[in-house]
Amino acid sequence: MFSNKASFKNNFLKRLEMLCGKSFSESSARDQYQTLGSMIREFVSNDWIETNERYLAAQGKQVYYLSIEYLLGKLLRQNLINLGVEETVQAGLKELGIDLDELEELESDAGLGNGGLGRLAACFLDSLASLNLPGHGHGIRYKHGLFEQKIVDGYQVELPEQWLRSGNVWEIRKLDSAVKVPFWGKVEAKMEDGRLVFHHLNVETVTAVPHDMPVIGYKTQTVNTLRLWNAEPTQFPIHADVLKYKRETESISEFLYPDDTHDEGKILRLKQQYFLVSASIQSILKTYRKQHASLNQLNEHVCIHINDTHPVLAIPELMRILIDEEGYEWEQAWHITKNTISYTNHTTLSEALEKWPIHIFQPLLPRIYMIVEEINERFCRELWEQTPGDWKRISDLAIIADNFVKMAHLAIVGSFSVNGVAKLHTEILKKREMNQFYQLYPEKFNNKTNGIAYRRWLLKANPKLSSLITDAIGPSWMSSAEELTHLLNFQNDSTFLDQLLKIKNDNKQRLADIILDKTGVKVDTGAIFDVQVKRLHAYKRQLLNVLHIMHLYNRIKEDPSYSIVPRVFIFGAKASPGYYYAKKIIKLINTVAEQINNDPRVGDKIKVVFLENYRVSLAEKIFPASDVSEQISTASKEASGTGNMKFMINGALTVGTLDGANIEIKELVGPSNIFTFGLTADEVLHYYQHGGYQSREYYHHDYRIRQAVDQLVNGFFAGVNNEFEPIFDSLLEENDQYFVLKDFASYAKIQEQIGETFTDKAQWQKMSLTNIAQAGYFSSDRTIREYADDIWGIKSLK
Ligand code: GL9
Repeated sequence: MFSNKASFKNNFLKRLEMLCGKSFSESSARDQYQTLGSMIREFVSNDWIETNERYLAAQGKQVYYLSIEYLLGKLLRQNLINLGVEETVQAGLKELGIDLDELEELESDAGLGNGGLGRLAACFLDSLASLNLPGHGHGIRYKHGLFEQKIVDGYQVELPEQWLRSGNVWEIRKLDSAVKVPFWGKVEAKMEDGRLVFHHLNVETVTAVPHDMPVIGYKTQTVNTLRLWNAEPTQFPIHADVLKYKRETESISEFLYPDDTHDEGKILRLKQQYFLVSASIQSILKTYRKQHASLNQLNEHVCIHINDTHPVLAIPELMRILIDEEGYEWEQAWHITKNTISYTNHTTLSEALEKWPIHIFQPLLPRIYMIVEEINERFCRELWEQTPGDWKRISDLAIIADNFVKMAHLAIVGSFSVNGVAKLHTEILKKREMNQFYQLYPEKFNNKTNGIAYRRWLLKANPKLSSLITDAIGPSWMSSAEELTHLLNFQNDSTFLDQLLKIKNDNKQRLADIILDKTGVKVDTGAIFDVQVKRLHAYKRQLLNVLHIMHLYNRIKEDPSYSIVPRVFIFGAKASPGYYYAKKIIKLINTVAEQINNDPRVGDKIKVVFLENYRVSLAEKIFPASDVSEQISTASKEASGTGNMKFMINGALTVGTLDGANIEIKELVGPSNIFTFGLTADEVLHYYQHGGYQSREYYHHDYRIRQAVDQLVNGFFAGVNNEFEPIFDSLLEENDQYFVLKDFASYAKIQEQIGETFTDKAQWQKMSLTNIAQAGYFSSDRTIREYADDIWGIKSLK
């Protein structure tokens, strides 16, 4: 089908007629996209089946990755690249007068995630398949992914996203493999054959129908599975309200929660979590039983990984099946469960630590609640035996306390591995946030520094840079990212550095065109493209960036001869719809942009751009065009960050705090190839613990700060009255919880240094090259190898 151009064209034309029922000359671009997609899916079907047979035959261990989010983006071109047929297809289509780029534009982003956590899951799937590792994903097939963001009059407006509107060529609906998930009802305990048996009665069941998507490895024969569950009505009730039942059932897989790290206390969210977990475990065990008569050795053949606490009900659900359905005693069931489940923590923000009120949990999942209670009681008893009378310790560590179920506690107690996502983050977990658990189970805690699917973020997103790299060091870096370090040999090769600059400028031009098209703002590609793209969150401190821009603007106005290296400040960010403060910051960025971009005194010295609807496919255009990567979270708050790695591998230089994986970037490139500033995590945590920070002092003593902060409320922005008072208050009344004013001076200073460095083109390119060369460590292939070896115990099966 793809072996050469002629046979591809032939197949394509035939297939198009069969699939669309029209002649090629009458076909639309969407018909062509559908045709190509269906060809790819058929092409991999053999490998897909063989991969599963290979895994079964090997009788080795398999991992199942449970995640409430997968931020996949577009799949067409990545699949072509991974199959090694991109060139053939592109050339064949071209001869038919079809532009592959245009077909790609038609594909919707699969946006089944909010940000870093969901994107990480997508990167991990890619690496598992590319390393021939037996690992599959389970998730929810949300009808609407993350909302589409429009900016209207400077404000964020949310529209429902519709990725399934024209169908999804990649998925196969498998009704035969559907399972039932029970909710509500009551539990009856009965003695049967001298054993207490539990029956869950009067349940309302929902049918979970799997939709399988192939996960194609990079130039391997491995095709793993991402199984996304769709919620559908089971049997319509005779008496009850049929429409209501249908609506309530389907609503489970209707929307992704557009939540960024906040604990979302909605009953529907808990329903989603149990739906995912119950369907996935039933399906995992069905497969397992094809080969094993009993579940005695489950933990030797299966690992179930939970991506954050959202799927933590996997623990009581597995216990339920082992005890209620398989007849195991508690101890043996617990042994199997604890040794099957592993857990990743993705944040220490306290507002993000999930806890469920009992009054919601218990009626919705009565049997699961009983099991959680039993886990808690046994755990607390154990604690008591260790330190009798230490009630404080017991209440600190208990899984159920103050009428809440604490999901992170359940995850730690019921798993064999707990990992953080960057060195600093894991240290903070061990020494502070989870210190008492660490003392209890030191052997469970470990670090797995995040990584990225660099074949998407470099090979696919930046084809020009990729060819330059291949010309320089050969092609094997595409499967062994460490080999990028060979680029260090070109540090003093001025021709190479010039080419690097040329490619960056081309990529900047491509982005400049998008900016002009989307915002009407014309930007100069000679300027520094200084970029902050990520979710909008107070701790990520987009506000620090904006206040600094306001300060630069003030300087230019006060002294029109003030010379500055021209800058384009680019933002992209979605705010959770209910996050009032974050939405104010978006309005502020747009207000500042409007004012600066239209002030003739500023000219090309500064431009400010907010790109709406930041998402995977837009990110792929932004990273390759960036000079400066803004990673300026309050130290200790960003568990890892992964955008920082995507910028780095595309040659942007980081301006960042010593937070998350920024620290590891610094270790790799050395202090002279990164711009760090601000409080350290220890200093921040010390302030939180002992006080001593007064934001007003910085406001009063630094004229630059006072000027910009006052402008938030003194009518400086035309037509804006009290709009930014909440931001003003957060900085002064609320004593600036994120140390924006404290870090302002060191940020302004390092920004000045960045400007100076940029004027030395050769120096800048050299620094950029060092970043690219050292970015191989952040391949998710490396991360996944570590998970496979240290946590899951799975082996590569070619
Ligand atoms: C996050 C952390 O905040 C990031 O620092 C980290 O890189 C990613 C992946 O480990 O996980 N945790 C979290 O809840 N989110 C993260 O990005 N939030 C979203 O995904 C919206």
